[in-house]
Amino acid sequence: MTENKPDEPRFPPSEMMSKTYERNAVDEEAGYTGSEPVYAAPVEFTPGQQAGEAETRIGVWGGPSSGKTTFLGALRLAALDPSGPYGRWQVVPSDDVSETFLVETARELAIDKVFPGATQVVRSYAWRFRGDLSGTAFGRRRLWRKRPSSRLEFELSVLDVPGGAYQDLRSDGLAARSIDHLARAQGLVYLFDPVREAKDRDSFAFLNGALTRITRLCMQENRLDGPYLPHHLAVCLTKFDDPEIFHRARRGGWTDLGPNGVPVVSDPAGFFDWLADDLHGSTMRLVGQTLRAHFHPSRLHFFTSSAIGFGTLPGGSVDLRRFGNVNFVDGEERIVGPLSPYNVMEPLVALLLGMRNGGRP
Ligand SMILES: Nc1nc2c(ncn2[C@@H]2O[C@H](COP(=O)(O)OP(=O)(O)OP(=O)(O)O)[C@@H](O)[C@H]2O)c(=O)[nH]1
Ligand SMILES: [Mg+2]
Repeated sequence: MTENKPDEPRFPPSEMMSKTYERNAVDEEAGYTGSEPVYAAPVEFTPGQQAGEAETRIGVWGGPSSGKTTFLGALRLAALDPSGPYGRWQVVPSDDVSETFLVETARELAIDKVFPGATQVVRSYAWRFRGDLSGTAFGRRRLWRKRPSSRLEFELSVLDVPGGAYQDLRSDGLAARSIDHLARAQGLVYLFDPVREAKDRDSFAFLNGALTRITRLCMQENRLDGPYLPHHLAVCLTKFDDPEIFHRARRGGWTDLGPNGVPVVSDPAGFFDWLADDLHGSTMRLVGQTLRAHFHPSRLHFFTSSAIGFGTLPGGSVDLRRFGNVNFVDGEERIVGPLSPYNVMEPLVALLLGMRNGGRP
């Protein structure tokens, strides 16, 4: 393994990248018909650019309508928030498609107050994140180094696909490409949608098969760490602003009021397990067990998150009697108040810091 300087992000060496499933050279947009899955041999992708020191591939994963696209769209807005505990960040799109997505989605969310439509077409985005963690709990200054270690810079490369791509045993080109992207990423954001799980109880069906395939790919490439995958994983319990979930969290005593009057969950992993019990008969417990079986504890990070955040009062605090941030106008969902993304940047920063600090091994 290449020697990493202790204060810089660590990345797997290039020889550890997938040889079996290669990505498209440009990873350009691909058509997706959304039609019945058909069997096709796993797609052979032509060799592409390998992840270098400053390029971090992070896979964003989650079942249908778990909030993947909204989460990505809220990233730049989240990065602008000066009150975040993770310092100052600048998100710079690396190409036209990535720029259009960021700007259009920000407008939809912040001005038109609507959610982006369900993803129909696979899109590949690349954004450069430039961060300054100085003055935060995450910043470290090594006096004997010239370059302050509080600066982090990385190229985030994500593939936004319809959640149906991750359905168990789906074996067409879309599934192959999506799962290959996850397998070859260094970090994964897994969005778990408790609102859907409470209703449909099928999240496991969008985790189990994909994870089995990812493990197989990593095994072929000799990338497994004992029983664990090499990835860092941020598990985000999404849509935390949704009254159904937030009321449950309060009933279980999992919320505290944060310094700026916004509810916080100080033990999101504990809350995840508690909610799995509370949603009795759902697949959530199985999801938690599966994640813990596949990812080393030091590389597993839990969050409660919401791309749009709670409805806020002037000044940014939350009225616990009227915290919902979505209502229906003419049968259409509308975002009510200003957007205040909640734990959207944090999972990414946790992944990066986890990689920087190594975790295992
Ligand atoms: N309350 C709440 N609802 C959300 C949030 N994010 C997404 N949603 C809801 O979830 C729906 C789906 O969000 P998307 O971002 O399109 O989800 P997706 O995972 O990209 O969906 P597919 O592309 O169809 O797989 C939205 O239309 C909203 O109804 C959130 O932060 N809070
Ligand atoms: Mg989507």
